[in-house]
Amino acid sequence: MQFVRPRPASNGMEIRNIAIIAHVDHGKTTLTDALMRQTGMVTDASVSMDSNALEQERGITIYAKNAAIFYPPRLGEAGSPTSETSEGRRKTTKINIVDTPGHADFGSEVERVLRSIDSVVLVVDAQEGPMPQTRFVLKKSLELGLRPIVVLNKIDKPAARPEEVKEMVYELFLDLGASDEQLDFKVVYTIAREGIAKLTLAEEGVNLFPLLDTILAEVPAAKTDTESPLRVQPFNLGYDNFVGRLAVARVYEGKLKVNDAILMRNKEGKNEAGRVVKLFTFRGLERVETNEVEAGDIVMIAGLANVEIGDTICFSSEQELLPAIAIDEPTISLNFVVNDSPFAGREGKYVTNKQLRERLKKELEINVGLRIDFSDDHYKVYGRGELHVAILLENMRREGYEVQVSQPQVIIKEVGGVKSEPFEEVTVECPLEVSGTVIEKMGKRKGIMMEMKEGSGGYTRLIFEVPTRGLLGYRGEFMIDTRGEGTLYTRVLDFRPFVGVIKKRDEGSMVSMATGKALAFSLNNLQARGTLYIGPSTEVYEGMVVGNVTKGTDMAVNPIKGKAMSNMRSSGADEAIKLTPPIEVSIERGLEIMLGDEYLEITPHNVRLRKQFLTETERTRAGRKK
Ligand SMILES: Nc1nc2c(ncn2[C@@H]2O[C@H](COP(=O)(O)OP(=O)(O)OP(=O)(O)O)[C@@H](O)[C@H]2O)c(=O)[nH]1
Ligand SMILES: [Mg+2]
Repeated sequence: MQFVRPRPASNGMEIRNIAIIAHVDHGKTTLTDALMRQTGMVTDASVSMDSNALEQERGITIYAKNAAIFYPPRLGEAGSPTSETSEGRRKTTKINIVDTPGHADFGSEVERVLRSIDSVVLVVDAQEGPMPQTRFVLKKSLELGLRPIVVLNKIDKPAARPEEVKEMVYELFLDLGASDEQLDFKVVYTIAREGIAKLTLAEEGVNLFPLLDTILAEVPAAKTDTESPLRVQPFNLGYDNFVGRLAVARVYEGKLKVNDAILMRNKEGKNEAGRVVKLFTFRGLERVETNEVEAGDIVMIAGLANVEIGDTICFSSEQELLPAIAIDEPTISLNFVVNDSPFAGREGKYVTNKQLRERLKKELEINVGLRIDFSDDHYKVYGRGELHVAILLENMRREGYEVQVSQPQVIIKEVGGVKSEPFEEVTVECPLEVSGTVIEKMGKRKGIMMEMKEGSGGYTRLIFEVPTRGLLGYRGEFMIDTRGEGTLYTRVLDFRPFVGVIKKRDEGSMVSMATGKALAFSLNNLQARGTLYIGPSTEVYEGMVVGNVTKGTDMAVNPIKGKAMSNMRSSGADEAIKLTPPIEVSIERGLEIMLGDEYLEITPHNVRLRKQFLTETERTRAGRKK
């Protein structure tokens, strides 16, 4: 962290508040990073908005994040490329930018952000064109009356077709019922990776300033009414070990100072007092501590332990509330239990029930879509899809936790007296010749085809509405059916009447009956019966799942058995055996393939599948009781 001298919040500066939105991978973060570098906010090229270790590893944005840049850069600002140019003389404007995640599982995060900014930069890949999430985030933006700026990115790609994609974007605006004003959107062409933006394809681009100029011209200046009574609304939460919960909030009216006594209110009747301990504004990716913040800015507030997204923070209980911000409801649940496998405690730093409980409590501070029921000795975690839960598990193992989880179940609830379950919209792009298989499988899973048309690159695009229950575990199958050539995007729609029993594949597990090191000799025999999850030398325990059985039910196997004749020779012979590479169990894959009587065991260095009851005798007994 670089040291930043405290400065007054916005110093009477004009402010623009924008979010960058797009389908996954279309280049939001690359663009934001480049904007920060070119305005001198970061000098180290390795600093990125995707600051979380998991984000860097996966190359996706998981958490919406705030940054602020100043444009034109203030004279003398470190790294300022324009301090010498005429633009350097123009009045500097502060631009608060929210970089959002493009993955559909984090879609609700984007929705919240959209409520708190004044315009969006819609980034579209100039080759791929609009994709399902482009449609979703644009639809939300248009409904909120925002006037998007369209950025056609990656125009350097050999197959880029910017003019065609521009037409497609226009069609999409029309399709989504854009107003005349919204239809009149500005287009900027970019190569985010090279930090280039231009207003026409013909011109030579040099930097991103054409985009910044467009933002200044098109985005309405934030209202800076500092005279009205205070109204502030948090749209994101953070956590700091020293100051506790942090609220990222938009100041709509008035001024807020450190030590101010405030009220946190909502339409459900919450009316709680609190005191502001610290205030921050943004500068680049840094938080700058300040004594006072003003209307128009996006700020961070510390000291309000019970602050929630959507609260109206104000001074008086008479004050009119700001419109609430809806948080999407969880769609799946699963149990988190202490790791009690035979290999428990080998790797983890935190392995006890108490440590698990504290960690989950901490997660609730920031993970907005998550709910947890602590009433039992196992903890029931409710989330927004498998990825949402997988990210939490991945973070925990990195921190040194060990935990086991049960198979994710779809949440069933009553809506207006009717038993209901979550539904998702599924967009598939795949080669024409495999589309028949996809349609058939979707049908079996109670999916209804809504649309079938030509997709990009000669692919077929299919859109289905499917109950989440039918989708659980489908991704892996889809990859196999389309031989890795298809893409599948899902997005939660809403709760709809329960559609009855869904019969999925009848696969069983290969369960180890012994504890020890797996040998190639026996794995070679087992791989004829199904798919293996482990390779030779993997340590296994009794009750651990080492693979699946393509046909039929569970099968007890002995993966540690060597050739009977001579031990000496069998280990030599092992090397000659050609094994198919195993399908390793990752957290996401494990959540997808696990059966109802299994646990997924997650430790810092291993992910294993196991039966809840480790011995066959116990399993038979438990089975009989049912
Ligand atoms: N060829 C080319 N690649 C680009 C350009 N901009 C970004 N990329 C690449 O596209 C990939 C995705 O970029 P990101 O900036 O992470 O995309 P994102 O929209 O933030 O992705 P999510 O946050 O996960 O939704 C990276 O590999 C970038 O290097 C560009 O202008 N041209
Ligand atoms: Mg990103």
